[in-house]
Amino acid sequence: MLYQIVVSALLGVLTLVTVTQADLRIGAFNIKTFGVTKYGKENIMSYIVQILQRYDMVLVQEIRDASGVVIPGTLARLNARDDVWGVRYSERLGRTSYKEQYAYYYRKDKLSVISEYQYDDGVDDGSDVFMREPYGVLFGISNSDGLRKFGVLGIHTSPDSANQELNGLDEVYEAAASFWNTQDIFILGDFNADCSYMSSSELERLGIRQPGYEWLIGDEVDTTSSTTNCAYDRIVAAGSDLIGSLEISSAQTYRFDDVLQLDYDTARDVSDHYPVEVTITTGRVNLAVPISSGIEVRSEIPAAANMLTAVNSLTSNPLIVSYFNILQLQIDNR
Ligand SMILES: [Ca+2]
Ligand SMILES: [Ca+2]
Repeated sequence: MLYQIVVSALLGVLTLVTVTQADLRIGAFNIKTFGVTKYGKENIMSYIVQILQRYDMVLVQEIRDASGVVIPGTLARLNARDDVWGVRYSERLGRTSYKEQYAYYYRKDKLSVISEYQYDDGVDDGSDVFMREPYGVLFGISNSDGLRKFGVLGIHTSPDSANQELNGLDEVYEAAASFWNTQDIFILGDFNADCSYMSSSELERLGIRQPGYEWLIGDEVDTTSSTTNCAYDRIVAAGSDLIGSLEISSAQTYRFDDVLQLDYDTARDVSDHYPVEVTITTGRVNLAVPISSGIEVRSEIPAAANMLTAVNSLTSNPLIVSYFNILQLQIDNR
């Protein structure tokens, strides 16, 4: 996204300042039964790689692979096209021989891993809360003039105990926030938070449904590529700096079947879920001209505050020429 600020010098000369925002697209994708069989289907894998390439950081869920081929193999496929990808992933999680793994693929030129976090709810004997305990990563953002870091906590709930598991997520959030020393954390993944697994009254009672948590994918959204209409997959944000950095209107499902023009069966072979996504803006600034100190913003446009911070960070520029007032602020989506 490109912003333009029109400034004028006291002498009446118009000067153009270009502000480029470095956006980060964050996603969560349940790739149904992602194991060696699916991995071996070349056409399906090419679609999966195309979808993952859309993101700067994407949580992949439902990885089912005892052989350990799928996670590094997918990384190699991503890097074949664009050699900047990294991955962090959990152990194989589950109470029985049925196991799944979480993996975060991310662009190393934009993000760095600060630390990982695996929630532990004790012995997996059925008295525990989670079938697949939330697994998270704290990322640092390169070249940001706004948000410097954010955490992600991934969860694929067990459908039959979705209510119990979703009720445990506020405790997981608090533990991770303490461990990472930040409130700015996404909770995301296939919550199974709709249809036969969760009622609207159960949803309203959740700890992570209370003030302070921003649900970016609404209850009315269809996150399934199949004919069902259910809001299973969600992204929830907490922490004022993170929420303030989000482009709320960008939160959506990515309907890869429409975009890639896949027929129904092929789309279902990729997954019965759509990815869910949202964009973080980080307010990086590129100046087209030298600019002086003492900038005032007279615009009431909300986005001006972030930009003013960014512009003022550059006022040590030695090529100071004169005093500017920002008289007008134009926002383009070019
Ligand atoms: Ca457990
Ligand atoms: Ca659907």
